[in-house]
Amino acid sequence: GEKIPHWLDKQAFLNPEKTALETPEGSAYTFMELQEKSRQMAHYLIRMGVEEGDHIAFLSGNDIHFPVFIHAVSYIGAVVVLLNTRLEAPEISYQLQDADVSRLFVQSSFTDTALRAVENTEVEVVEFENVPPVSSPEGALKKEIDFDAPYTMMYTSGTTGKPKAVVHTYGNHWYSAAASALNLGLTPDDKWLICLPLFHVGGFSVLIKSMVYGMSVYLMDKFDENRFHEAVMNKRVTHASVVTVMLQRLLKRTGSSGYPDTFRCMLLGGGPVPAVLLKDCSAKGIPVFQTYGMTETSSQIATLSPASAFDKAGSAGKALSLADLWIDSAAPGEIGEIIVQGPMVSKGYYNRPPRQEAYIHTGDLGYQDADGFLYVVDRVKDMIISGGENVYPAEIESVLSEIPGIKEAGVTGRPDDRWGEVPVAFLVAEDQTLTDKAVHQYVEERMAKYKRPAAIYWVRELPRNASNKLLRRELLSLTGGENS
Ligand code: S0N
Ligand code: AMP
Ligand code: MG
Ligand code: MG
Repeated sequence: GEKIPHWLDKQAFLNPEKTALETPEGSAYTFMELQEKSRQMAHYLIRMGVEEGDHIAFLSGNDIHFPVFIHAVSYIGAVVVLLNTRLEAPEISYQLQDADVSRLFVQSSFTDTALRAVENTEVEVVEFENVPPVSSPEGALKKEIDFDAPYTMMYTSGTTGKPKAVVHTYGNHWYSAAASALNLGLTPDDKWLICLPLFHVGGFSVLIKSMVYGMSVYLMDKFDENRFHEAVMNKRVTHASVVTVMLQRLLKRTGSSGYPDTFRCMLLGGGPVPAVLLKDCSAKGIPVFQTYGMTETSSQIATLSPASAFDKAGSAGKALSLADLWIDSAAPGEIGEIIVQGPMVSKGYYNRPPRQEAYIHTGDLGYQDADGFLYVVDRVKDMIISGGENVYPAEIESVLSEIPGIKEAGVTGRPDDRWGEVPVAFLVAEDQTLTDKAVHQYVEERMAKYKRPAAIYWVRELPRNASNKLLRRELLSLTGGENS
């Protein structure tokens, strides 16, 4: 495939003294320092036995070692499976096996979870934080980046409930960054704040933008509205990527003054955007850019341009200039499934047949107005989005159905003030003595907090159609309008 000079070597050459990364705690690396650290880490990984093409997993919060690690991986040509830090051991265990992972590198705060996840497997757990200096570098590091080579794997789920890994090539990530810059513009003083977790593509993509543009990144270890506010007011942050819940918390914090003019772009994506949120931001002069994208599209694929922010409020904009987007068999204004295509769209899932068509069906419903602007209105897929985290009913149902005494389980989303939506469960019991508490205890050890049912309803039967398919959208009506 097409090759380019290694992007970090290139930036260390073009912008050696420029700040690549800084944190609120005061750590900072120039591009030159980031290159040194990353190459050092690469030599350490080679010493640990990591080779080109190996699948290695990474379990870490937004530590400053995170970018170092992912660049080290690129110097070797290994593939990194990025694990969500909110997952419980059995969820991680599944992903490690499905992805054919040989080693799991962890931040020490996750070592216990990691060790439980690898029980009865051959996967080795390695703490990566205190990398000893490698005095005699072993093995050659890559000088080039191959657009066709796989780089990252991130898990999403399907309708069947079994998570599957989206594989991104370097080319997918590069084109995503390029398309974003062609839309948002670029200046040498840009500084993009990351408060999204780096294990999802929304956060990760900003690290790649930094490589492709030579842009500074302000990396927060976790979202916090006060520290975010402080950074935008005093650290000349120009861009930030957020989900709805974050922006809602920020709005409570901003007061009437909004942000300084240096702050150019609040990129808002990852889930539905309430109209009132856009209105409140507009009143405070906060430059919100709604974007539409997904793991499969390596982040943004459509974004509302600054010029249209007011005229087309509520829209996720038009496809970026390197991408295409249309509505499946629908006339302008009609709702249908959103279809996307472009060089940032993943070629497929690991261990699944590669995609045959140039485009993908997103599972989202939307329409385009007469001017071609996209409005996302609903989902075809039975997915719930809680605070920007996706929850797949089938996955929750399969765990609930394992509980002795449960005959059937149905899961759907319920609107929620704090998280947008939360999962709730409808259970048919064989054993009438089963309690809510027993169910909660069972799921606690097996699934991330955001996937656990916020409420349990015991019902006599689940709504099904003539071919016995569960009708998840009818589940809420079983609560009889009760909203506990
Ligand atoms: C919103 C976040 C930060 C909340 O986490 P936090 O602050 O840790 O929670 P707390 O308020 O401290 O409360 C803790 C309790 O709440 C539970 N909890 C945490 N998160 C959730 C949740 N999402 N839903 C339900 N409960 C949650 C905790 O477990 C804890 O419980 P207790 O107290 O009992 O222990 C956090 O959820 C977060 O970071 N969310 C965002 C995740 C994300 O990145 N989503 C986007 C994924 N999609 C993509 O990446 C593709 C789209 C995309 O690329 C994009 C997205 C946004 C912007 C731009 C782009 C782009 O295209 O570039
Ligand atoms: P993920 O799989 O975590 O990347 O989540 C992607 C999903 O988030 C999409 O398939 C949509 O369902 C949803 N999403 C992303 N952007 C928007 C948006 N602007 N409006 C509504 N839903 C969105
Ligand atoms: Mg989460
Ligand atoms: Mg999501």
